[in-house]
Amino acid sequence: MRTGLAALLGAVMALAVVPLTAAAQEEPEQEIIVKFREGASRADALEKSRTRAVADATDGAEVLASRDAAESIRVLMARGDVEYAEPNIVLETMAPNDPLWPSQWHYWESPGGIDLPLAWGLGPSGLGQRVAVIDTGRTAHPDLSANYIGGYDFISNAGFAKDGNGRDANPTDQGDWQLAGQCGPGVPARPSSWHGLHVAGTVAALRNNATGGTGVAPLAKVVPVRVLGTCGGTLADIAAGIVWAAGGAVPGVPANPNPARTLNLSLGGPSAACPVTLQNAINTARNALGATVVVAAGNAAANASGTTPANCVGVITTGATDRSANRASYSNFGATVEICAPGGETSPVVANGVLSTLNNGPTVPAASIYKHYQGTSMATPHVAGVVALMQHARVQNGKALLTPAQVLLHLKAKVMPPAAQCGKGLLDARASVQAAIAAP
Ligand SMILES: [Ca+2]
Ligand SMILES: [Ca+2]
Ligand SMILES: [Ca+2]
Repeated sequence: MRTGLAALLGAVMALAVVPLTAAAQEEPEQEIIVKFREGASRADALEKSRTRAVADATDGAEVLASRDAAESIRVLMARGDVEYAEPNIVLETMAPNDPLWPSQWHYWESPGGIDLPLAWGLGPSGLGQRVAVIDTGRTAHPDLSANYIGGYDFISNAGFAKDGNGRDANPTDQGDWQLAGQCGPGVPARPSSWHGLHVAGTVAALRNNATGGTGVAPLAKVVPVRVLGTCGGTLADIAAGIVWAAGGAVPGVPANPNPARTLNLSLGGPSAACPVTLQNAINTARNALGATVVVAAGNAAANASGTTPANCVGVITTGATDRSANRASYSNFGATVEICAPGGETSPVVANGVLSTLNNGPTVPAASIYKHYQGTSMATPHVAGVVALMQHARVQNGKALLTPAQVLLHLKAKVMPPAAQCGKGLLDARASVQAAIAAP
């Protein structure tokens, strides 16, 4: 265990003192670490403290065993020839108490997970970081609502928006259900997706609240920017959402009091090139405002060069992996993909999808639930959450926030075969945070 004790005492890690041996009809022995001063009466100390030598320790100290560790430590510490004596406590990576954590394989399982507990063990939680989820909007959920902050509704088309108006200050997801034929001839009916809720939960669902699952950066805030409604969202609205989310000016809209340094766009559509409107918005967010823009590669099992914003310049295009750390069957791929992250595959095994917060209302919201979804939409918030952890780690270590270019440089991944065309490979949260901390 290389991490500091302060981090280990936090919400993620816990420590436990356990009996190391268990002799019959006697108190089990417990271990103590003791450091004697120069010239100490070591034999006398062992006798008086009723301890026996077990092993050498670091720092010139040694490990002793006692059947009453507390009393032995008291006796040792009272001696002038002892520098310190403390219990040799057992530290372990302990899972958060969220009951769905065991099902969130995408965070911890090998080889398909992102080594999230080890990243948390380095200190960061996302505290103080805001991630804009540019998606279907905000939906209340007991495992997420406390982490929502601000937001805006950028959907201009009242029919798409279902709230009876155009842009307004209320980012609530009204449901994106479609009637048969509503979004084009032959397009079938579809229930509400609550897509933004699922994505936001992967970024920052509440951890260690004995409820549901957790997000990647559970102390970060999510700024819900509503751009997707029934039938999707327009380029103009998505571009406005990008600029506003990062703190830029959008005509007719009040300034964002909660600008985000990380933007998550789990959305896309076919386009042979990145539209000028979108590229300009990304440039503003990235170059003028310092926001890292993470976008989904797309789910067409094709080269991501034909999907936008995946094919825009200056974004972190994210492909999806399955539970076995292979590129997911549906994921786009290719040279514009910077990295891959778990997007899961719900077929044939539903549990191999990404588990996050959802609502079960077929039209308007009903009960808060959790559900497995698959997609590059699910992979993207893993990256956005890790970016928030990286930035928080910078703050914790007294260093400047990373620029978008530095974020990409220091995002680390487990290498995948070149044939996967998955960029750097499978996101490695621990190595990314480590790199962020080490960078000048
Ligand atoms: Ca509206
Ligand atoms: Ca939780
Ligand atoms: Ca790219």
